[in-house]
Amino acid sequence: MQMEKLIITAAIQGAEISKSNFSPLPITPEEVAHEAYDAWNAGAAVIHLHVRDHNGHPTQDKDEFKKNIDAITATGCKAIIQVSTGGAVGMTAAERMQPVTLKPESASLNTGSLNFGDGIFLNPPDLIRALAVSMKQHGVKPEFEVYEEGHIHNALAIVKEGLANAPLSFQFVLGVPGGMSPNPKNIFILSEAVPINSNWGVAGIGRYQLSLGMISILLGGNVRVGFEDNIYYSKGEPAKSNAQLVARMVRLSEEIGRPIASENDARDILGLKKRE
Ligand code: KMH
Ligand code: ZN
Repeated sequence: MQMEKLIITAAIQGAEISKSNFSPLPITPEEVAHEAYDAWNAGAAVIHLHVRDHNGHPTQDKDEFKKNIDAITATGCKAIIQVSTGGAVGMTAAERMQPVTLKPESASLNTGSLNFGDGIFLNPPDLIRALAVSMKQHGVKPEFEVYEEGHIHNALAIVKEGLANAPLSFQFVLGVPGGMSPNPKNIFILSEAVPINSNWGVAGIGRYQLSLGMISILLGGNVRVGFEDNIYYSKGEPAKSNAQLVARMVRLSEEIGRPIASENDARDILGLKKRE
């Protein structure tokens, strides 16, 4: 069986880890740009982007996003930029909406609420709809972030309202305390619950980034790696860079005969327009 090329997303920073706890975390636009370029060069077609303010705190400020995106572009990195609209736990809806107005190619769209570690990650129906409307207005492709099966049904309600079009993209985030567990059987449950011909991938949290990513590769899904979800290369060994985590997925996928999608392959697969 010929499998679709593998789309690797690098979630290079996230919003829940601090530089003081993990020094390789990219914070400044220069650090973010460098890390994004290296991850793309290693084989990532998509960069899932969060940004920080000058104090290193997560922000959804439009101007900060612009600075980071411009810095990434200036390196020659041609990856699809996917801005986060999840932001950090506790951010308001208005804060989270901002980066969509920059018209990036893609944005995350979290389609349900859950306890998120010690906090609550609120994604009520009115916020999901408002984000979907804004993405449609600005020509931004949503990637539905789902943490349990019910979130797929919420995403499909948005599709039914005409706010998102096929081919649909889903990211199954498994292992957040409060979300679906990182048990491999959940990949089967979720991938069978999305409409046929949807694109889906797996973001395993912590040590499950590797094992669930490998299972996803074998099943024909995509994979997300990076510091947002996991900061270790192996048990007790911190990762040196996002590129190191990307490169391992490239090796594993190529070893079983599944080629890696370039950013333009990924644009074809995801239904995005090609860029120069
Ligand atoms: N920081 C998490 C609470 C996203 O980027 O869309 C949410 C998150 C999801 O990171
Ligand atoms: Zn994120």
